[in-house]
Amino acid sequence: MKQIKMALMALLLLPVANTISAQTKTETIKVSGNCGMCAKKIETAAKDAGATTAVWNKKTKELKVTFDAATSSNDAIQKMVASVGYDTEKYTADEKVYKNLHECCQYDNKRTSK
Ligand SMILES: [Cu+2]
Repeated sequence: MKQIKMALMALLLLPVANTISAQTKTETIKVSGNCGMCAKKIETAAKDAGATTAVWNKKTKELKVTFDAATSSNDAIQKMVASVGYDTEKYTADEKVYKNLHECCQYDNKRTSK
């Protein structure tokens, strides 16, 4: 009887432990950009969207973010980053916002040719 109780307890506690550890997520998102100025803007936008840490690598164009799944999401972060002018995997920045980026930050040649 005691063993059954123990087994039941373990079954009940397992999902709880899983949800707690799943709260904090670390994900990598591809974000277009050029320079250190871009990095600052991208990272600030990610943090505004709820990321606890955000580091954008200008060589690999990868944004590494950590966030609490209860208060933020990969999607929300991508939306916020796109809203300040930088294309992400899922969202394209608004043309107007993009054109207002600093000259050195205009990462897409096709867009500036207009
Ligand atoms: Cu830049």
